[in-house]
Amino acid sequence: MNAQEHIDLINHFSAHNYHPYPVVLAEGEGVWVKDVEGKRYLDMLAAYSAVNFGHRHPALIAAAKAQLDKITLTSRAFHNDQLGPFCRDLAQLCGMETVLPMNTGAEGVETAIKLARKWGYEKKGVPGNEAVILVCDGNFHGRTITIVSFSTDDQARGGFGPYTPGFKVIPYGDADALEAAITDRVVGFLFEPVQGEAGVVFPQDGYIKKVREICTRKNVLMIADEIQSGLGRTGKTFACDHENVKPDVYILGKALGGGIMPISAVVSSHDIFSVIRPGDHGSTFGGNPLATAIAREVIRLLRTGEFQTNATKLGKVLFDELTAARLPAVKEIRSRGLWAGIVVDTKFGNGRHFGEKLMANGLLCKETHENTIRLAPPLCISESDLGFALERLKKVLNPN
Ligand code: IF1
Repeated sequence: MNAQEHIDLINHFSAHNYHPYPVVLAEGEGVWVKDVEGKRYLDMLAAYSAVNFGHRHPALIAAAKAQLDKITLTSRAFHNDQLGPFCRDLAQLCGMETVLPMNTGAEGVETAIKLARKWGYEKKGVPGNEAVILVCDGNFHGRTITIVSFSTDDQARGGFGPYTPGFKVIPYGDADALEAAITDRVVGFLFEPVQGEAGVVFPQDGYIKKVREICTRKNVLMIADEIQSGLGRTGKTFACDHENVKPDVYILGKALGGGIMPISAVVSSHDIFSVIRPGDHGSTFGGNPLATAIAREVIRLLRTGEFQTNATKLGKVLFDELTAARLPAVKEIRSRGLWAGIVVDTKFGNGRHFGEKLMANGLLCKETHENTIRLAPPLCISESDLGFALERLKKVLNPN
């Protein structure tokens, strides 16, 4: 089948919950993907940072293939020989003690919400069913009913009521607002160290440090959703590392599965996790041998820092070259590591318009909201491949 036949089949048999770019991908290798008609594209989205190590990284594929020949799924009714080493390796990477493995990012966020609530009731003495979790304006943490209950995006939230109570929205990046919103019912503050869907929005330097101080002083769990910002994307292992801050809880996902299997995890201390007892929580696939074997290889790749170093080095090239080019269609560039949000001047066209022009020039990326192009290539991108991307970005964003 050609691309149009594939698209027709998808439109006929798949729910229309997305508006994809008109390209049908069939192969991937490193930062490059190929469509069904053999056309090559440089992948500047990396599945929203789930393909941080490139498509089909050899070491990750090898880990997957080796595990496929052994055992792939046991349920948690029994132990398996990949889970312990995975939890040990991830806890050490995070500088924490205890890991609860799940599958999708949203499941990780839901797990962290349940953990914070139960911790609040048992450790902080919050009256039953009265726990409050603070969240930020512009948040994106997934698409379950509870998570969209505290979304401030009408598209993500609308039409799915009734909604889950127990959440309060505060402005993002405003430590004073956090301090003022904390009552004796508040058990946690759930935030993205970098807001991805909001348009790659960074808080002011020092915000994460202030959040740490306030949460410690007020006995509120600092819960960092690093599902998209973590695992090397911003040039550090975690985005919180830029301020040398360790949250009480990390939520990880996306790239943890190496672009091969979904796996997410909530990472924290023994003490906080002591409120979770057998039968409290779980999932059929959570901690399965195949996903944890791949994730162990992901952690090994991250341990020596090459991906973080490359993201820092080439992220600077990306920012400096786009800034120096003073492109007419560019209003603002926000970036850290290999993660950038380019705000376009919509008098030349909206984000989708530029996304489609970039696609016609061999770059795959994705707009967010009306006017921001999001760039997040695999962290293994080479200087020459980044040069390919910059050449096309400068061409397309210079509409004169
Ligand atoms: C879609 C957005 C990005 C996330 C953070 C949790 C999750 C996500 C910070 C949930 C997931 C994905 C979801 C995907 C597109 C993408 C996305 F546009 F939706 F918002 F990246 F910005 N926390 N983000 O970014 O993880 O359950 O998806 O594994 O829903 O279209 P998930």
